[in-house]
Amino acid sequence: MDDPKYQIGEPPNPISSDDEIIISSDTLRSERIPPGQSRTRKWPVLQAGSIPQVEKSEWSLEVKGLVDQPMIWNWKQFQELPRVKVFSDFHCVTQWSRLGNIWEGVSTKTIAELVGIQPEAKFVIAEGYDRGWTTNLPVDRFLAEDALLCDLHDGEPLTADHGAPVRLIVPLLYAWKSAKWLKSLEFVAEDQPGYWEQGGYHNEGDPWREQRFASDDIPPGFGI
Ligand SMILES: Nc1nc2c(c(=O)[nH]1)N[C@H]1C(S)=C(S)[C@@H](COP(=O)(O)O)O[C@H]1N2
Ligand SMILES: [Mo]
Repeated sequence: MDDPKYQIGEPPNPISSDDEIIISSDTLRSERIPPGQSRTRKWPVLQAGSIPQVEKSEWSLEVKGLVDQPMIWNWKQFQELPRVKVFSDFHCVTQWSRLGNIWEGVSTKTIAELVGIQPEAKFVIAEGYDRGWTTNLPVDRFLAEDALLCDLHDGEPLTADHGAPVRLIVPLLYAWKSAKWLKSLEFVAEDQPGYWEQGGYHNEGDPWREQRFASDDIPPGFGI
């Protein structure tokens, strides 16, 4: 953590003096911790099932659905894509927030340019190597400035428990939208709620609006 482009402090702060690092907009807020969250300096590990051990040599990413040019990248091909660095906070719906992460990898915008997302595509379904696990995102959330397919965190390769070889990072949404062990991205016209979304989590998951559970949208007095 000795990158001159941000300060280590309490909390770590971005210095937006050049554009080599993408500064996630939420890190410019005066209050960095969303409502109902607490800061952790550790990085907890959370997933629905067990942790798949995906070797780099066995990993590939398939991008399919409503795209002009479906693609499959293996590890070596993925490493040759243009790279970005993002400075962001990371908020889990179980109420911890990890501030000031540096993520490195390939911008979702780069992936979008290479495959050509068709205008009918409104959602993307991200699938993990933990079989059957998916999460859904609107295409515009997927294409956020600070969203990326990540393989390095704070300068170190991602570990298996945090989603190696490659995971999605979508800093502006709760962490369950940041699919670990990324296996495929499918662009679709109709939304397809994923694992946690079908399990009662909110479909959108904006931490600043406390969109934790689907029931959070029900006005007081109308819930059970
Ligand atoms: N493939 C996959 N990705 C996943 C999950 C999962 O079960 N499978 N869990 C999500 C949840 S609920 C959270 S909070 C974050 C946690 O990321 P971390 O373990 O790196 O903190 O991963 C998300 N990505
Ligand atoms: Mo989570």
